Amino acid sequence: MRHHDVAIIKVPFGLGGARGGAELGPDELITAGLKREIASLGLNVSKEIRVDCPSESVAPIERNRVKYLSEVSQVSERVCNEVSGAIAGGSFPLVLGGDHSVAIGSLAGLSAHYSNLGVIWFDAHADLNTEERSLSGNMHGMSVAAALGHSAFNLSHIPGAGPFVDPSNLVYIGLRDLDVYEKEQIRALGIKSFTMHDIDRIGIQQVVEQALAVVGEGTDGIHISFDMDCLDPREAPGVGTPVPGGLNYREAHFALELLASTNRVTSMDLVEVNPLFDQNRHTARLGVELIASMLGKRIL
Ligand code: 6HN
Ligand code: MN
Ligand code: MN
Ligand code: MN
Repeated sequence: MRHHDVAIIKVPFGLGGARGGAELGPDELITAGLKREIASLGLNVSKEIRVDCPSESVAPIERNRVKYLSEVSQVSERVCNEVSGAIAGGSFPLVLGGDHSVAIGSLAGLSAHYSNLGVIWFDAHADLNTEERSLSGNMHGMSVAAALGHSAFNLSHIPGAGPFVDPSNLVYIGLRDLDVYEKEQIRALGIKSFTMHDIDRIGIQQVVEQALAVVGEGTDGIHISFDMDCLDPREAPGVGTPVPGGLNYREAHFALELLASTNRVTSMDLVEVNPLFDQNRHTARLGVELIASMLGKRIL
């Protein structure tokens, strides 16, 4: 890590998700010892921000339409400002979700500072649906589409923000549950994707090294967006949309350790911790450990 200061940006928002509970994620990660862990790495928490998030709809939900659009919009703008402020202050932005829609704001805030941002998206899902093509209407499945400027909802009206990410600078790791439209998009856009099949075939080390070749080439920053459902549900049961057959404990740690050792990662989201489905705070503790690996924790 190039930074000494970490800005913790808590985003207790769950209305973009499939089921409630992700709004409890940030506090759960703090309770699981995140700040102790950061301090033990010799790093400094420069600020701890709690983004004000709506917890109930301000408008009635319409069937078959995008759910909670105005709430996601409000939260995205706030997250964008906090992430941008953290970078301006010289800190490493660490965004704690919340469901994965919070990444829209992260990427918007980052795009104001990086002209060619690399993004590694750890997820069982591609989050590439647009409002028109989404089968669920849940906005956590649309974050990447918003960042690429494919959905009507993008934060391009915010000064300095957008276009957030170029598809050639984006890599997926851990995919195993894609909608038909998302598969078409990945192929059409040529997004480098390492599915669970690829991890089985070539191993996580090769996957990360090849991913780095994509996001490290000609980019001026690297953002990790880490959806806890990239892990196998046996490792991380406390998520809203679990999918069998995910990363195991060491694969996830090893991937983040390799990324940390490059000293090139400039920001991170850790999202979709859902305490309502967790067992004995297991998933939150794992989330804290994974953040530590990303921030440079070594076994020896
Ligand atoms: N996540 N593709 C599904 C949808 O509803 O669009 C699942 C999305 C999951 C999103 O886990 O961040
Ligand atoms: Mn996701
Ligand atoms: Mn996911
Ligand atoms: Mn490139």
